[in-house]
Amino acid sequence: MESSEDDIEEDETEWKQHLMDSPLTSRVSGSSPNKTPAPAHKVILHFDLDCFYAQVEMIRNPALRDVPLGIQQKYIIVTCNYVARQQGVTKLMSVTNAREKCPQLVLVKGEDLTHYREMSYQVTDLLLSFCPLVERLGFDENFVDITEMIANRLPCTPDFSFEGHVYSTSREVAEAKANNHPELALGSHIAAELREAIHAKLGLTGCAGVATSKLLAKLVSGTFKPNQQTTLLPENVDDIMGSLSGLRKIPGVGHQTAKRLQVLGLITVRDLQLFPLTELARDLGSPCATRLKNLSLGMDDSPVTPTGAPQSLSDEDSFKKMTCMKEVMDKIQQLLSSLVERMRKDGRQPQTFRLSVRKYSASNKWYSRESRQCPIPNHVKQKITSASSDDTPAVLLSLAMNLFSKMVDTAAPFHLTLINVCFSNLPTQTAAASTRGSITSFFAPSTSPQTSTQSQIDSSMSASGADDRLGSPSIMTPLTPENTAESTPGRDAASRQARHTRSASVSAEASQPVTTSHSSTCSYGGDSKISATHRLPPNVDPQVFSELPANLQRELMREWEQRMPVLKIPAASRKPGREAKDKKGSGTGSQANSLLNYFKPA
Ligand code: DCP
Ligand code: MG
Ligand code: MG
Repeated sequence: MESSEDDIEEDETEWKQHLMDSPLTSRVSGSSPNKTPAPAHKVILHFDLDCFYAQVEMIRNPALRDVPLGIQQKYIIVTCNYVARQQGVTKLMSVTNAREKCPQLVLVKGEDLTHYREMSYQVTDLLLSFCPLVERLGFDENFVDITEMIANRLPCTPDFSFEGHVYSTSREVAEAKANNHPELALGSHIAAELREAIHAKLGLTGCAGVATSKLLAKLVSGTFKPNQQTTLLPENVDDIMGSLSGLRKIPGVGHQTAKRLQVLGLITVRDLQLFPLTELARDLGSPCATRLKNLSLGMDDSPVTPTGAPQSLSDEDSFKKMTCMKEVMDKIQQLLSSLVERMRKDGRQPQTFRLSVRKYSASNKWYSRESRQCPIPNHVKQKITSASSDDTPAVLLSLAMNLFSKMVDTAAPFHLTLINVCFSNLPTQTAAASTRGSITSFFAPSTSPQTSTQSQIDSSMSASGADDRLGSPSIMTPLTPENTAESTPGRDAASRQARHTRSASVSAEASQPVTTSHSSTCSYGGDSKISATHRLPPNVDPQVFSELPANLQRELMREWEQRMPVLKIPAASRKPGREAKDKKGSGTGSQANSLLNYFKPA
């Protein structure tokens, strides 16, 4: 399987889309770009770690610190350390291009996100030990609302200065202005202290932005990189908004939003600032228009919402082309294995299982995910949390394939580019805390750098790193039960109806003993399921098989016929002349590769 550079770039897009999830504000009253922003009543910090995956790898293996290092996912360098960046390697460059730029580039595979995820939560936990208002964004970013910390410290601060850079302001001018902006000045010192703590306890460097809102803190934090910080004063808000090269640079304006704005002739931030709100509202609806307009003017009053425990755990992979059932089941099985392991570590019992696929579509390459979900039957729930149940992924596979067949017509050719498996509807932290306690680390964080948070979320981005707890939908992506883009709190099971329920109880029929040969009388036509009284191959778990939709059962039988002729017909009844073909079939390992292997754990 392959991943194109385009795919990854768009993952980056999704990654950047998650900032704003606030209800509308009503602060826009006109279309003047020169409207003075509200006074600094809040102080928000935004942290973004430097070359995050590369830093984690350099901590794991210090020998990598001084060499140009790239983190590879499929054919893409998802990030690289700053040594490599000095030599021209950039994030999301293809491996081929990166090697051309920097022949000494050392590559480390970054497809297993476990270490990145763990380090990511340690950073959040550490920040939480200073301030309860911490909101994660992706794997390497956090917002912290330090307004209250500042109110407490302000009375005992005799004089003010800025730590680090001040956006578009010289050091001398900034010093002169510090007394006019005591909250932001103090905020810059707190940002420096937190960056220092992250470095001292976890060995990670990063950038910080200090501003009066999440939007502005995020926009300003990357002004000086790496390992630096920048404060944005209210009088420079218009400068920073005007410096953005396009609407997509506004956090919260995703691909779809930008497309709709483009139709209205809006390309630059200034275009949006000047566009009449009433006209915008006619096209996009008033809440969305107001929100967008405010964002373009640098106004955002969305609160820092403590991230809390994940509402869902998911895993996914993207690829260029998946067209056959064998690959689909293989991939789902693989994703389920790692997801079940994470779910066990988390300790909670999910209520809902969701499967998402992305079908290839030339016109809408990245945003055509479709999802189906179903309640998890009780006996499967128990298996998920029971460490001794080795067959859990196989049992879940049947649920997954049921959902799959509702989205993809397996009898016709298909072309998938992504599969996502997700446990959602997780119990609240209280329930979880009583089960295992691991989730409590989100609420009573440890300051110890050794603490590894077990409750992990979404590795949804095999390439991007999105996060179930954080992602807010792009403001304009329509959400329907039939078409969900990613697992996020706002669009999770609670907001959707379960589409169907299947009983997972084992039918008396399905639990009949199986025999080693397949009845040649088995009919694959019609809609009815294949009864387990039809003989199934020895490696097929009849319970799992019985829960598959009829069309999939037929598909499997057909595949089995093609791939396992040795098993299909008892040797005695084989016609002469088939021998060589059969031997070839078994000799090439087709039996080991058969779909039917999925039905019984090895
Ligand atoms: N990431 C990814 N795929 C993407 C974007 C990001 O896998 N399309 C991962 C790799 C990054 C991490 O997320 O290390 C954080 O993303 P950033 O954009 O913050 O990039 P870095 O932290 O690597 O670099 P920087 O120093 O520029 O922040
Ligand atoms: Mg980042
Ligand atoms: Mg970063």
